[in-house]
Amino acid sequence: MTLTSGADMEIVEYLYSAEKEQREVVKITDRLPELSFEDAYLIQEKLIERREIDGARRVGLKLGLTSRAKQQMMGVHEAIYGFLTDDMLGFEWEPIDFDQLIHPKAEPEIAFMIGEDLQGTSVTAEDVLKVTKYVAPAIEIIDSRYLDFKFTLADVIADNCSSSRFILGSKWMKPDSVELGQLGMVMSKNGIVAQTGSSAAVLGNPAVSVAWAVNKLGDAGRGIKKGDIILSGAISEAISFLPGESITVQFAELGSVTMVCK
Ligand code: OOG
Repeated sequence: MTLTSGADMEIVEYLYSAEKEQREVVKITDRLPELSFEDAYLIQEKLIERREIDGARRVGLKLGLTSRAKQQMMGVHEAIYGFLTDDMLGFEWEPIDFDQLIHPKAEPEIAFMIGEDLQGTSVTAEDVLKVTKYVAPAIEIIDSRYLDFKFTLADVIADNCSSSRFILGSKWMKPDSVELGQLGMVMSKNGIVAQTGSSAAVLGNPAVSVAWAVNKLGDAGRGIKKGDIILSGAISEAISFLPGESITVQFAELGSVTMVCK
């Protein structure tokens, strides 16, 4: 199926206004059951361009469905990617405003800060590590625009992979100073352990996940850039939170990051 340019822009406005007005909407494949992944990425690109018209700037990438558990849950064999924009960046010291979100969930992630441009179609985890200046603990807040967080793969790709906010920890480390593929992780809500895991859950090593995204972009003649921040994918299941609650993700070696919701 090829989307007409009128139809793709209509979907862009549908998803963008849902986010702006904090409304859940019916998933788009209810109307377009044949929506291809290719067309879904096209909608995602136009959605980001729409945000750019309103002043947002691309600052990097996010990966999704990088753990086998999440892939099995969705019945898929591949990860997905979306873009991060500057207006998604949150800070540990600034509470996230629940009223600006729909039904947010927090995910534990490892962020990569990229120090050199990288493009290609056979990029390896080693290539990624060579251009990675730092890694840091991160919390991604996902906030699917779809009713009850229920969607198909094409839906979630079009919705920029549910991305909403991200918060980076203050301790940034050289990637070769930690065992990136074996970092134990504990995610707590209000001081009580909610999820545990290991960075190994992300395709064996989060650098593998970043390499996958670079190759995917490479297929489209694009790459990652110096200064990009890349969220390599959730290490465990996402957890929901409410106003007044806080989430902390603590990694072995890499330190911690905390998010507070108001
Ligand atoms: C899709 C995005 C999941 C991850 O890291 O797996 C994601 C979703 O579950 O809403 O960001």
